[in-house]
Amino acid sequence: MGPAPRRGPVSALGRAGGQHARLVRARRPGRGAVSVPRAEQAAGDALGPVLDAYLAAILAPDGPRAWATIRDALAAGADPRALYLDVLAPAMVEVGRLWETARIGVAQEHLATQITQTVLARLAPELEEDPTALPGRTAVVAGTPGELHAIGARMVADFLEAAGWEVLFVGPDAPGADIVDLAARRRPDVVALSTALAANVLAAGRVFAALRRLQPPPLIAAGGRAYDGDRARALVAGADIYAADPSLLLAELALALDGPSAP
Ligand code: B12
Repeated sequence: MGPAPRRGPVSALGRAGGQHARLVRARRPGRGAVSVPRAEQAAGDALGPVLDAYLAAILAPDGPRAWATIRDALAAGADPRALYLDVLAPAMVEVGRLWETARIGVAQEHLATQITQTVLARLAPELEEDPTALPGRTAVVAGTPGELHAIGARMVADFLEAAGWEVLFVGPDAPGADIVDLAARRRPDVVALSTALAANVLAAGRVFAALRRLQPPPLIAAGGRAYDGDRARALVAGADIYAADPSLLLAELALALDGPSAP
């Protein structure tokens, strides 16, 4: 991230702690028209203290404490998927807000990001098989060209892998031609592409168009905050399906692919 506008010195931890109610309400950004079931909302709210503790740890920065927070929540019975979507993701959104409002600097944001990436690597094996799983399928998961934001795509890769998919995780800022070349060679069922910056949607669209020219074309899934929860924006850009988070993607894929792959 580049430098953010300067503000007066405010304790990042103090501010973050004081934002709890707002954080809990905003925890599922970009879900667009998809309504959150009441029970799920309640389950998410129950993780509020975990979110606060995790955010404080990554801002400290204290990697071991961040992992201990997640590990303790798991031991207390928290759903690993909820820890992804209701703790790690909103904590990073809050890190972005603190950076944008000049309450933390770039180094602090980078440290928080590194800790979260390490936590993700430790949390991924805890994801249990998803009931909407479609085993025997292959997915290519990548960030679109120019896109340096990696965590959303990583979450998508982890959820698919836990659901039994073979996942080729290319990572962020993948050159479009290489994504298409990989898809041509490996013939994945799905290419799932993550875009965080609205400015990168045009480049994403070029990749979607090139993927569509493959024979047979893969199913093209789009996601990321660039679409701001607006499915239409992703479909207009050329995707077949849009999902606001990896859990919803699995549900969309179960509908779109309808049954196991041919032997
Ligand atoms: C960490 C971070 C960075 C890091 C990323 C490092 C890394 N290895 O990932 C670095 C330092 C590189 C970075 C750079 C920049 N960043 Co930045 N960054 C962030 C931050 C704080 C966290 C991102 C994150 O991990 N979020 C958590 C993940 C889980 O959320 P997510 O990506 O949205 O993913 C979720 C869903 O969208 C969905 N999803 C995501 N992908 C996909 C794909 C599919 C197929 C599906 C189904 C679902 C799906 O699933 C996830 C879970 O629900 C965000 C704040 C934010 N609000 O996200 C800013 C943020 C995205 N960055 C921002 C900006 C401005 C930048 C820079 C332009 C700054 C600069 N001037 O240099 C650059 C641009 C770099 C580039 N070309 O991409 C702004 C964007 C504002 C805007 N209007 O678009 C944000 C929002 C910060 C802010 N509040 O202003 N950034």
